[in-house]
Amino acid sequence: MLNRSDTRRAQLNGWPSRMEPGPPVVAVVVSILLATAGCVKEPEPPVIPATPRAVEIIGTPEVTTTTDRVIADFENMDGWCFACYPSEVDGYLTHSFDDEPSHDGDFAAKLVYDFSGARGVTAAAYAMTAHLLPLNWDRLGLWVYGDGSGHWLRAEFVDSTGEKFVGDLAPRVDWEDSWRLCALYQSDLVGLRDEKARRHPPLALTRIYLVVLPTAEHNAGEIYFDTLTVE
Ligand SMILES: [Ca+2]
Repeated sequence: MLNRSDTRRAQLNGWPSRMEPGPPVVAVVVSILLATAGCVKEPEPPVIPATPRAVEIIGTPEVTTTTDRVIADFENMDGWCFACYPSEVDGYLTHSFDDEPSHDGDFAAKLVYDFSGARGVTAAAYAMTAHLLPLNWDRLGLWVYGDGSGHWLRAEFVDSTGEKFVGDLAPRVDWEDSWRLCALYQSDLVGLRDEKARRHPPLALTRIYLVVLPTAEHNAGEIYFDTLTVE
């Protein structure tokens, strides 16, 4: 079991949307209700747990011609926090320390999970955020330091109408003690409520998360991730 007294455990409150400077184009308000989330492909949907919490992102997205743009470098974990499903799952989110891996800069995000208390059911460990993305991106990339668990790594987004979408960063985290660039394409995202739902940009990234399915091994482990980019 994890040491809950670990002083490194993330104590992140508040949900700022960090916007980079740029010419205002369209002012939007994206309201995200994190209370309910069905899931198309996960047999027992890892709905967001316990405390329903409305999050409002207010910002002005950019139209850019960027080729490769860093959205988060995880040099600090402001605007990120941990959640899990079901409540028997343990874990925390922090940044890497000392000799722990980072891909760029001094730190990476560290997602620590323990699924062992939730055997036989779908379980998930979430890195939660509320990060408004630029209007015109095709691919989202994330460097991931795998633990060989075989768990499913996904990302969730919400559009300007509140519709939620998910995509796969990796169907199985089957690499261990090394970095791998995981990516998903906006065109491959599917709606949570309706698989064919149309996207209404801009999108906000709301979660990066690990899922274990009922028949898979419900172990404990940790992954690191770094340098979230869109292009
Ligand atoms: Ca970093």
